[in-house]
This record gives sequence, C-alpha cells and structure tokens, in this order.
Amino acid sequence: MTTPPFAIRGVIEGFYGHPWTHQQRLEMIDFIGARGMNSFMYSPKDDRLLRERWRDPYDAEALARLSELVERCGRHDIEFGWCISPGLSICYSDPGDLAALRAKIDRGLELGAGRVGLFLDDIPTELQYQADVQAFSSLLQAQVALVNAVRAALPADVPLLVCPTEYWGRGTESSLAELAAALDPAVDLFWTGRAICSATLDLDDARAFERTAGRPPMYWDNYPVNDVAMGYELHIGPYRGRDPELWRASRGVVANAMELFEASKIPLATIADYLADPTGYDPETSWQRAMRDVVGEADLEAFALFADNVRSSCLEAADAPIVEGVLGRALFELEYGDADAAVASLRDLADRLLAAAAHLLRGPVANQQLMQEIRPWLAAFEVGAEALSELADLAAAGRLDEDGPAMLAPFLIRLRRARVRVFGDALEMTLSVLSGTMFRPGEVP
Ligand code: GDL
Repeated sequence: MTTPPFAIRGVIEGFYGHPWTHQQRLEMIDFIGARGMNSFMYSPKDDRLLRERWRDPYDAEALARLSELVERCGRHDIEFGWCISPGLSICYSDPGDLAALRAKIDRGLELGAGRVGLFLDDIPTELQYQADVQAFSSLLQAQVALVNAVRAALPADVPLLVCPTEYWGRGTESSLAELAAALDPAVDLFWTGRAICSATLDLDDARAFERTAGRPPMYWDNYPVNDVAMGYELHIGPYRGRDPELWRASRGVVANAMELFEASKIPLATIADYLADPTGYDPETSWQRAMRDVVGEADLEAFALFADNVRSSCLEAADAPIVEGVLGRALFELEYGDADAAVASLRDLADRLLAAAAHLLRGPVANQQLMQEIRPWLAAFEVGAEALSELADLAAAGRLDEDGPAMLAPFLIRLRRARVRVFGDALEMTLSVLSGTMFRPGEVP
C-alpha cells in the first residue's frame, strides 16, 4: 500500500454523553490500528477531570488506565493525544491557574502522550472574571497569552493542537486571522469546516483557512457523532462529501465518534478507508465491507437492509432510498397505473423488512452488543415494517380509502412516539396522507 497522504488519521472521543469504558477504548485503539489510522485523541466532554474539574490531579487508578491506553497505542504506532479543556473556569490572568494547567499537562507528558490538545470549544464567549477583563482586551487576547505560554513550556518535539472557541466557518473570519497571527506558528488549529457538522469538507475551504491562518487546518470532523440535538439519528452511514484532495491543505482528520461504541465502528471503518486512500475511496463499497466486518457475514443482509433506512445525517441527501423508491412508485401505480404490480412490490418490501427486523431484534445475532445499542432504532424499524405490511394488505383488498384512517393511524402514532429517525420522512408522510392524520410541529400524540 502506498503511504496515506493525510499525516494525521484518527478518532477523537470528543462527544457529549457517557464516555466509552476503558475496555472499549482499548478495543477501539486495536480497531483503528488495524485500519491504518495513527491517532487517538482522548477528550470525552463528560470526563470531568478534563473539563469541569480540569485542575484536579488524576488518582492512581486514572493514571494507570491512561498509561495502558498510551501503551496500547504504541503497539499500533498510534499517537495518543492527551487533551484538556480548561475554558469553562480558567482565570487567564491567574498564575495559579496557569501553574495548575502546566502541572496537569506535565502528567499527560509523563504518561507518554505524543501530542497535547488544548481545547477551548463550547465555553463562554466573553471573559468571565473581572481580573481577566482588566488584564486583557478580549477573550481572544487572553487565549493567545494562554496558548503561547503553554507552547513555550512544552518540549519542542511535542506538538500542540488548539481548538479555538470559533472552530467552524468559512475560514476567512477576521477573528481567525487575529488569533492565528498572534499564536506561535508551531501551534496547530482544529477546524470543523463550514459548520459544526459539515456536509462537505472542500479543498477550496481548506485553502481559504490556510491563507487566513497561515497554517492548514487540522480537521475535527463531527461525523459520526450523534450527541445533543442529533440524538434521534443513528449515524452508521458511510463517510462522504470529503474532497479527495483535502490532504493537500490539511494536517489531517480525526473523526468525532458516537457514544454508541459498536455502532461507531461502522462509519469509522469507512473513514479509515477514505483517509488511507482518498482518491480510490468509494463510500458504498467501503460501507459494505465495514458492515461485514462489524456485523458478520451471517447477519449482513438483514443489517444492510435496516441500515439503508437510517442514512439520515448531515452527510446524506437520501434518508431511506430503498423504501422511498418503492413507496413512491407503488403509490403512483396504485392511483394511476398497475395496481397489482404496486401491491406486489409493497408486499415484497414489507416481508423483507419484517424478516430483517425480526432477525435483528430476536434472532441469533453475532454482534449482540450492537443490537442492544441500536434497539430503539430497530424497534421503530419493525413498527415501520408492520405499517408497510398493513398498507400492502389494505391495497390488496382495495380498502385503502375506507380502512386507511383506522388501520394506519396507530402506526403513525407509534412511529411519532419512538422519537428516533428511521425511514426519514417518506413513510410518515405517506401514513399521514393515507390515514388523514396530521400532527402539529413538536406534537407527540
Ligand atoms: C461540538 C463539540 C463536540 C460535540 C459536537 C457535536 C467541537 C469542536 N466541539 O461543538 O464536542 O460532540 O459539537 O455536538 O466540535
């Protein structure tokens, strides 16, 4: 294999929610190491020792765990990124806080961290302490002083990666220019692209960032993460929308994962494929391979059919292409064309979906932990399959108009109550029309 063009290729545990367990982290390091990634950044938003209680020292147990992670990374030539997020409460002008930060970073270095991350994302955008307001003209100037002090205190061979408070946009912002111009040029900057969760990452944007910041971006890619407001989506679809030439103007990419550990492996395997060979990368081929790896051959067919219905994410234009395609065609045929063909296609689809749902929910499945994690989506998948089956029966009996409202409305209600996104909008819109049931925005029946 040729050398992958991206220098840094990896995963960041950087989501809100329950952090992964230690065992899961070790397993993830093995998983990404086997796929040619070379960076694991440890920064779960809800590890309190990294954010709320960033000043507190680690106890012996935490140190032992971190050192095991570093050791496991070493086995795969993966760089362990040790990260800290002091921005919620640091007083930038307080020498005591600076000393506490340096002491904590020293512990990270003693553990063998290959790179230090200083993260200032998701914090107040104004200075909070009166002492800081007097000492600095702006938050940005306070952060410049902090970052440069940390950089100066680090050994020259340990890279420093900073996540600025403004970490997304067009890459042309004057605030980015001001920050970057004042920082030691050796400091790398994280960027998530045009948005927090960017549909595309383009070479032109990377070049714009590089012109503004005097250094190429290091991408913190917020896919497959599904935390906070995205919690109703299951991000297991393949990586896409990333410019094959992105490596020409970027330090690398780390992907922010989902709290759902097993489920994360599927998209992360596709991200590893892209990063290893961005020009040759084909999302659907990589995705099939990733699902086979994580789910196993025996359950692949059922799982792939389910997965086609949970594509919804900032990366995907189509939510559920198979179901959308069959439904669209069948409804047209029922109204204007070959009703028998429409019924047959609906019946066939419903049977396939029902069988897949039953297998994944109750059958002997190899990756039980994965099914456990994604149970809410599997349950809604089964409800949708039952709704399609009922629709096929009503259409076959020619009773859609008469019985549609009574028979289909209950499925619509159950799907609405599930509060997870399966089938995108296509199925709910169809059931709404055929049952004459409409909900108000935000209404949960
Ligand atoms: C963010 C957070 C990240 C979170 C993500 C998605 C960055 C730099 N920070 O803003 O921790 O998981 O959004 O909600 O992206």
